[in-house]
Amino acid sequence: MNNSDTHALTTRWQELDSRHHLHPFTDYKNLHQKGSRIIVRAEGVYLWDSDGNRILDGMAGLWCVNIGYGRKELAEVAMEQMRQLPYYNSFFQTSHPPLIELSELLSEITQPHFNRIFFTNSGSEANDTVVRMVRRYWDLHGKPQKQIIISRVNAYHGSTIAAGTLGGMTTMHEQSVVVMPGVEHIEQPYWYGEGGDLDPDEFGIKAARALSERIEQVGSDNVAAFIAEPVQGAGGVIIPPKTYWPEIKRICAEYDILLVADEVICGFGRTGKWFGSDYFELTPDLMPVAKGLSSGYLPIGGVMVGGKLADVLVDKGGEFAHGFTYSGHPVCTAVAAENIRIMQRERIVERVEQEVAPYFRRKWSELADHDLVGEARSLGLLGALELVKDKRTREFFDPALGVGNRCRDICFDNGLVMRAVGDKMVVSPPLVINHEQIDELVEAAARCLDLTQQQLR
Ligand code: PXG
Repeated sequence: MNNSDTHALTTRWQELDSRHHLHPFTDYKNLHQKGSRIIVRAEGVYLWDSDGNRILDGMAGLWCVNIGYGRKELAEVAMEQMRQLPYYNSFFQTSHPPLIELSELLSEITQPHFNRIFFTNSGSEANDTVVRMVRRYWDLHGKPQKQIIISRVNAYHGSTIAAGTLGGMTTMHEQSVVVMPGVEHIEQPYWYGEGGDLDPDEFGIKAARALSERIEQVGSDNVAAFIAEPVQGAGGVIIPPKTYWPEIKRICAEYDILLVADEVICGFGRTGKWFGSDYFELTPDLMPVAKGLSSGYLPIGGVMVGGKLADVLVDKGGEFAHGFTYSGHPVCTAVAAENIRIMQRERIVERVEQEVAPYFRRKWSELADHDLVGEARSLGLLGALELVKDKRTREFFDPALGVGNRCRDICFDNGLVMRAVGDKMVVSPPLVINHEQIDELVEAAARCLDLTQQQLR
């Protein structure tokens, strides 16, 4: 096809997309005017759009394509499983080999107390399952009044009613007619934006103590669990000060509150350990997972259930009345298992920890020299830039200027996917990104920051 044919096809797809499709988290009028970008192909860390532009995917899709695009082994495993057994359920005392093999693999790569998984199709469903499980656990444990789940402002736990309520995104709460009762939100450990005059360590303790304060307010006899992402992803890569997690751990133990680490983004190597909980030395009772579990090749999620809950659910629970038609789908579990085996064979997590993340950290931190950048932080292969009006005083831009979104659009037009969360620019590239590609990512980011600054003048 020549260029004008390709372009005509793009325009046609854009028209149809805007006429027939309601996108997630999208302002429809605004998209209708611009037209969506149509992605047609991907390989390694790169995407190609329908006009033939190559784009470095700094977001690994939506924080999920951990082993990178184009791994033929995953396609082959999926095809073979489709032929062998495309579907069967796990409801009525049946099971199948890929589900069993994946369950065993997961118990191998998680901490020793995690020996069981409940399968879902997404992170949202995993968090709905968390709500069911923690409340069921306390019920069976003779403390049915322990119902409240404490979460954090600016957390993201998914988009169903339960997961959306657990999350701390106010726009989502405002748009829900029904918000699930029994959920409380405390402050987030966001030092750059909310730390004021405290140093990071003092602020970490203060943010953690918000948990004990809230537990005291509502009564520890009423609190079932605390849920949090080890590093908040969608909230803008909020990396807690090092004092935060030890204090949270202490508080959960003191008040007998279950700890739920939402590993949907941090799991499967993102931090340089298999799980964010390993990085921060947490021993959570439950870990919802999704995304990197299959590197996004097929939809699958689940909840890793620690012995404390699993023993009660198994021994005292009777029937657990919960599940999805596609819980542990044969093709999804087969692909997820192969994804994990590839990560093990190629030592992808170890390479992130020892080589890739240290290099990324060094390069990413150089962006802090840019006029627009108040802070360039990273952990593992998660990075964020705080775009600010005045870096000396930590003064933010007027949100109405939409600086983050401007920068994101400029990035896209210049061959880089970088996501904007307000005026925070975030990246979460595939874990297989190499040093040259990191250079390319950081150079493109610097160029796009320049262009953003020019546009603002
Ligand atoms: N927990 C966490 C920590 C997440 O990041 C979910 C749960 C929900 O997973 P599902 O599979 O139901 O989407 C997520 C999802 C963004 C963005 O733009 C982030 C997510 C999803 C979509 C967009 O940052 N995270």
